[in-house]
Amino acid sequence: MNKTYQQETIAQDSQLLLKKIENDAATTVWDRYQTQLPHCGFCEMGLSCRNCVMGPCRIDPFGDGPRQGVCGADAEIIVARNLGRMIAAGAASHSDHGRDLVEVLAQVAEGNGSGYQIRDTAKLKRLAAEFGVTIDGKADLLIAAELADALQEEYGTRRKALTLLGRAPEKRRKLWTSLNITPRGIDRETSEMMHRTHMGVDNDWQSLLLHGMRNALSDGWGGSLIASEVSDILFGTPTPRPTQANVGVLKKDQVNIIVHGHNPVVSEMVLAACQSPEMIALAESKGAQGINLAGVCCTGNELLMRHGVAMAGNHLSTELVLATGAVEMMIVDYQCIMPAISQVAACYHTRMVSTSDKAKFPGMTHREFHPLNAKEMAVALVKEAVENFSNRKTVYIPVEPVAAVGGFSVEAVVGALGGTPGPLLDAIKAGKIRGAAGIVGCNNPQIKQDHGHVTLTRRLIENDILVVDTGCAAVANAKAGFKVAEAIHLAGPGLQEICGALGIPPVLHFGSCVDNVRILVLASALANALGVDISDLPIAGAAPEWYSEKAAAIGVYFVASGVYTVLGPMPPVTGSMAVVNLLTQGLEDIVGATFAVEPDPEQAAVLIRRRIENKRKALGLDARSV
Ligand code: BF8
Ligand code: SF4
Repeated sequence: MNKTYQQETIAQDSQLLLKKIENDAATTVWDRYQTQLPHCGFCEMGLSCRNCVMGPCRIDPFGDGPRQGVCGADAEIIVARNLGRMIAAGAASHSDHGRDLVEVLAQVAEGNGSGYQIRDTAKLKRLAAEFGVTIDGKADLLIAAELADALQEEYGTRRKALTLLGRAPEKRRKLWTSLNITPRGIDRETSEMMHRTHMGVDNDWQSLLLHGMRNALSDGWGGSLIASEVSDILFGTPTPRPTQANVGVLKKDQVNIIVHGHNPVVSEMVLAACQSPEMIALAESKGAQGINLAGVCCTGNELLMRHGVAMAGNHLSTELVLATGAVEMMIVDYQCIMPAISQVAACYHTRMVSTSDKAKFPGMTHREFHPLNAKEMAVALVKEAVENFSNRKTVYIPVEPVAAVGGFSVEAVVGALGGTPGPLLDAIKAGKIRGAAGIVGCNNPQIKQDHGHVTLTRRLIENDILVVDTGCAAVANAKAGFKVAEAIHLAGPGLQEICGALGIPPVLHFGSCVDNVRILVLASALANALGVDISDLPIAGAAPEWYSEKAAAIGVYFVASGVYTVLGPMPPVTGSMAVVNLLTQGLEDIVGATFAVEPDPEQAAVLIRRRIENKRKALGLDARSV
C-alpha cells in the first residue's frame, strides 16, 4: 500500500492520483496493461494476419512452425501489410477530422454555422489563393464557400497531386515524382492501401511500403494540413500566450469542465459557453466562484494554442484527472479516448458526454453536435455541469499548476523573428542554434509517463538544439516547466542567447497532432530559404512514447518528407528483417531519411545530435563531434 508509482510516471500529479485511485479501488490503463502481459509475440513482431477468413494466420519466425499463411503470404508481406493498414488508419483519422472542419467552414459560408465564424480572413484568402479561388472583390463568405468546395474536392480529386504540395521544396517534390509516391486524392491513397492489403493484391513488400509513404504523405500534406489550416481560419491562427499545465489547473472552488479529444469544433463552443455571463452567474448562484474549462489531449492543445486554456494532462492522465473528484463534466469528441474512462468517472460524480455521431462510448450520455445546434448544445451541457457542482464529494487536487507559454504557429514564430525565417537561419549558420528537433506523439504505458519526452527534450536543449513539440509530448514538456522564458537557463549558451534575445522559451508549443504539419511547413520554409531539400537540414523528429496509428502515419510522413525520426516504442515490424532494414537504413538512399528505434531517451538524444552535426557538416557549417 506504500507504492509510490515512480515506475509508472515521472509526473508528480500522476503519482499522487494513482495512489488515490488505488485507494478508491478504480482501475486504470496501467492495471489493464499488466493484465495483457506477456503480449502475443506474433502480434508484437507484426507476424499475425487476420485479413481474411482462410486465416487467421501467423508466421513462426524461429521454430518449425509455418513460414507462410494459408494464402502463401510470408513474413515480409504480412509485416508490410500490417504496417500499411496502421498508416491507413492514422491517415484516415487525421483526414476525417480535417473533413469535419471543412464541413463547418461550408456551413458558415452558407450562413448556417450558428456561433461559428471566420476568424482569420487573411489566412482564408491565402489558402483560397493556393487553391486557385479568385479573391478580388469577393465577400469573405463567398471565398469561404468556394474554398470549402475546393477542399472537399481535394479529398477525392482526380488530379495527380495534392494542391498543398506546392509548399514543399522543389527537390522534394521531384523526388516524390521519381519514386511515384506523389500523394493524390486523400481518400484515394487510404482506400488504395486497404485495397492493396486485401488478400491477393500487392504481395511485394517494397511496393507496399512505398505506398505506405504515399498514404502518409496524403495525411501530412493533405488531411492534417487542411485540418490545421481550416482550424486557424475558423478559430484564429495561434499567437503566443500564457497558460498552465498539470492537474493543478483544476479549481477547488469552481465548476470544472474538461474537454477531451481532438476536434476544436466542439471544444471552442464549450469555451464560449463557459465564458458567457449567464453561465457564470448560474455557477455563482450554485456556490461556485466561476467556471473553469481545462483540456486533456489534443482538443486541449487546440484551445491552449488559441486561447491559453490550461491543460490538465496528457494521454495517460485522462483517467487520473477524474480521480480529483473535482470534474463536473468531461466532454469528448474523438480519438485517444479510452473506452474504459467512464468506469473511472463512475467512481466520482463526473458526467461523461460524447458529442460526435462517429464516436460513442459505453457509460457516456450522447449529445450530438452539429454546426446548427452547437451553440445551444454547448450552453445546455455547461448548464448541466454547473448543476452537477452540488454533487461533489471529496476533492483532491494535490499539486500547484506549472506556468507555460503556448501558441507558436509558424506565423507567430516568423513574426517573432521580424517577418522572415532569416534570423533563425543566421543563428543556425553561426552555430548558436545547432539545429531543431520536433518531439511529438503520445504516452504509452510501456514507457514511464513523460520520461521519454522530458529527458530527450532536456538533453537536446542543453546541447543548443531548439525543440518544437506537439500533442502529448508538448503537454509533458509543459508540465516539466520547459515552456516559459525563464527555462532558458536549461539551454546551452547559444540557444540561451537567441531565445533570451527573442524572449521565447527553448521549447516551443506547436499545437496538437494535426499541427505536426506546422513543423513540415516551417522546415519547408527553411529549406526553401537555403535552396536545399528538407533532408539537408540539421533537423530531426522523435516520438519517444508513441502508441497510436496516427503517430505511425506522422512518423512515416516525416521520414518521407526527409526528416530523420527516432521512435521510442518499437513498431510491430521485427518479424521481417527486410522491412526493418529498409525502414532504418535503406530509406536513407531513397528519401534521404530513416527511422531509428531507441527506447532510451538519453541514447535517442545522442542519435539526434549526431544526425544534426552530420547535416551541419554536409552543409559546410561548423560541426561538433558527438
Ligand atoms: O493526436 S499525441 S495520445 S492525444 S495520438 Fe493521442 Fe498521441 Fe496524445 Fe492527440 Ni496525438
Ligand atoms: Fe492468412 Fe493470407 Fe488470409 Fe492473412 S490473408 S489471414 S495470411 S490466408
